[in-house]
Amino acid sequence: MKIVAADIIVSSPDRNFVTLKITTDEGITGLGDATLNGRELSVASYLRDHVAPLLMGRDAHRIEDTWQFLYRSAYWRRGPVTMAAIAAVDVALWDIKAKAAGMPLYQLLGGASRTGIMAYGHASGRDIPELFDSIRRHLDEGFRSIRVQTSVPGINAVYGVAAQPSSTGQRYDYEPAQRTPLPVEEDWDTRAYLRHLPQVFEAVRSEFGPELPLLHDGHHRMTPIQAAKLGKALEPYDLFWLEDCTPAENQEALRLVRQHTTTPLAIGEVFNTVWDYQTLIREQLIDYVRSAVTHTGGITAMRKLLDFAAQYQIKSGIHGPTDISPVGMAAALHLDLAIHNFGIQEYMKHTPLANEVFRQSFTFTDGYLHPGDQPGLGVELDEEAAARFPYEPAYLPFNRLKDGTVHDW
Ligand code: EZ4
Ligand code: CO
Repeated sequence: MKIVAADIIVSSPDRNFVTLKITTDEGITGLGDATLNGRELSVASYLRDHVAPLLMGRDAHRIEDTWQFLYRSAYWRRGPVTMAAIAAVDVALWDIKAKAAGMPLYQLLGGASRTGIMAYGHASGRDIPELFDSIRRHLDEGFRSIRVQTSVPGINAVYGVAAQPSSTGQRYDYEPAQRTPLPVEEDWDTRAYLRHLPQVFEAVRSEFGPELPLLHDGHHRMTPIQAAKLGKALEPYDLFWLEDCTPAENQEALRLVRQHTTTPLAIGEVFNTVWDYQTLIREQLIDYVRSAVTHTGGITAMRKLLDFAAQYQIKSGIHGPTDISPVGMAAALHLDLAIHNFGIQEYMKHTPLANEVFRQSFTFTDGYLHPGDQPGLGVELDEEAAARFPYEPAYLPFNRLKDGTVHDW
């Protein structure tokens, strides 16, 4: 079965998505997600200008060979743009192979290891009452695990709080990117955050009890010693995980955090290869791998990464924000269902417009996701609908401290 076309579709149903569609001479098509929030066109160009021409005439069944060819023949390895492009090709080829087999993709990955995929939702509020309302709303929607993010007194705009004012009025749900010509400036004060957060978790635990799994995202803002302090302070509230406590390009930094706290640690949404985890996994410095299928080279690379993690009792916590398209989410769900060391899946709902462009077969019942049993990934792209929503520039925000210094966002 030969590849005869590779089309790159950039569309913006409420937010930008980059989708690769591979077509074979047997008429089977496959979809891959290549969305890189705020840098979408770089991956579209990488695919259109440098990858699509190399795919013509290749055997669509040779997934591993194609992965190795794209990774090694580029010479310039790794990085989010390269790895998102390779991921899109990889996922599209798995979609094709599973459609050709007449099976849902998870069957080709070894079959289901569980009946459903535990998902966590994003609750947030500017204050405690608003946060409680948001948690209750998520529980009503069926979520059985909840990420908790709040505003911090003295800080105007904090990552992860849905109801914050946006400069454009365009922001929806918790999507942090905004359709502005320049990145929006937010502010940050780590000491104020460290003082405030334990009180928030104290309040949430006393309202919602000890059972509910609670998560929190530190979003790369702390030094190792600050992260250690926070992990320790949160121990009484029994978090499911503390995510991205430090920027983590420096894997050794997590040794210090780990020595000081038993709060479970999750990291890796900005990572793109297994090498970013080498020390973290071998020294068991983390508990959950946060990579996205979309940003870490696709199913082929994620499977190897998660199998490596499994030898060290480290579990999956695949990144699933709205900037992962429904195609990238479907790939994550098939993997989640098949692997043994599944931990939890992040799930932010896409908007009705996005769901009009991407027709999906997954289900969400009583807090559990399932990818469905259609052959392939189970996602169809409505190209006419996609064409109605052309690309719009959008950027993630950035942070400045009170004295004007740029800080990690
Ligand atoms: O900020 O995906 O855990 N989820 C996150 C996300 C990221 C966005 C960036 O594009 O941290 O909300
Ligand atoms: Co995160």
